[in-house]
Amino acid sequence: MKKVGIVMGSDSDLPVIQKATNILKELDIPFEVHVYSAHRTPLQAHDFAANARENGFGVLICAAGMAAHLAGAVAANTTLPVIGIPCKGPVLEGLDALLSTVQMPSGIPVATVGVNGGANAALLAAEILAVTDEALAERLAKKRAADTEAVLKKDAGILARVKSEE
Ligand code: RP5
Repeated sequence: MKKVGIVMGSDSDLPVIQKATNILKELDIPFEVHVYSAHRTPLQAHDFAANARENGFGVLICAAGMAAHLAGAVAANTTLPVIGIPCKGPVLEGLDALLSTVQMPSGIPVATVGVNGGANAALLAAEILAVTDEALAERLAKKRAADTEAVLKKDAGILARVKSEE
């Protein structure tokens, strides 16, 4: 099975990445995690992207904050699908990273999820791999059904909860 490659610009992005790795573990998808920065370690980020396909990766997730060029820089060096996670930084509530990640010029796509959207990044990566992996598609369908069931349980309890708070 193809692996998911995860790159974060700094280890301070780890809490966002853990939302992704929890889901990848749940779906039994192999992954690797690295800290490579587009700015601080550009050569390592380049080499990882350029060799990712031959190293067994099927999709890449890149998380970075502030002037978040990591996803675009990785995407520039591979034709694997790249999912970008803009991370919330100390100022601007992550809008800086969101725009840096999502506003890719035509020709080098980055599939951008919401600010700190580690869970959706993993689910999107799983859906991409599941295009050619029936067993994974079944695991995804089961997870979707379980997640739906959890929301329906909340629906069943919400009226009683609100009434008891009146
Ligand atoms: C980005 O700068 C990283 O992705 C991180 O979100 C942000 C801050 O990095 P640190 O100063 O915490 O290492 O490159």
